[in-house]
Amino acid sequence: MVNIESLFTYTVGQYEAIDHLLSMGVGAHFAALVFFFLTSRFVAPRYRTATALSCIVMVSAGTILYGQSGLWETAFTYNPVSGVYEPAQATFSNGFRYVNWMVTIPCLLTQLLIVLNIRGADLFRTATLLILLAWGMIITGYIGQLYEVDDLSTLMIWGAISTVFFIGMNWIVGTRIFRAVPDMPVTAASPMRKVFWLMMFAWTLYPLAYGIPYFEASATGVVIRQAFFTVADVSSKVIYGLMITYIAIQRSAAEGFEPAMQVTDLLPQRGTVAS
Ligand code: RET
Repeated sequence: MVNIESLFTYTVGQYEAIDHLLSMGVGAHFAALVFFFLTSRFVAPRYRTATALSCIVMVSAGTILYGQSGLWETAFTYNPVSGVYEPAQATFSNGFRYVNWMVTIPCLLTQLLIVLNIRGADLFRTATLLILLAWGMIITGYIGQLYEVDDLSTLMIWGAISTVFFIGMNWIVGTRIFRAVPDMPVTAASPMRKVFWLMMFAWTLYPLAYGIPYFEASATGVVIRQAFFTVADVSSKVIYGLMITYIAIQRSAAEGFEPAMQVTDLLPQRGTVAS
């Protein structure tokens, strides 16, 4: 199915802005992958799965963005006569993103529960509930975006149904975070609260991008949409993953895990004399 991206022609500036945003997204995710891989040894085994999940998210999202950037380049060709990029043979689609979220969102939610120290049956129950809500949100959103060119009211109805799942999921995430914060070491509690607000900001950009065909169906709207997607991707996966790993290291240090104590300066440096 066609997305509004394939309906317009783009100035060189608009075309390149989107091309660069998509490539920047690829670079950010693969760079962060190296960071998560290298820092996982500072995280206690108890929390290390959280960092491992970030690695999975980086590979999955980096790969899909690489595909999106290649697709953008084949979906439009430059016309030297008019001086603009025009739709070519391939059809650009944001649908790949939605399918990718089926994998990445469960990883993002589970890593959150792990650093909140939710374990055992509670972890299984809460993760299952959150993942089902997320999948409900994604599937209904995926169906809705198929209508963005032909039928805006159907787009908005599916968007509204998807938002019900979204609100339910955020409600559970918020209650679990704010319930766990009082029992966390102070060094981890403050970044944990910030993670909640980061999620609210970054995750809300996705429905805004979804609604662009309704509010601004034009080449400018497409640039705004791809900018929203990129900011949302880097915030909800890369920055979020960095904060989750930071929290995991702080918790590890507070619980006496030596490599974490070394990087957080809780252990005296070798060779220094305590007075
Ligand atoms: C949709 C459809 C319209 C309504 C809502 C949506 C929410 C999407 C969200 C996506 C989050 C994606 C993440 C990806 C990480 O890899 C499906 C656009 C509410 C919240 C975090």
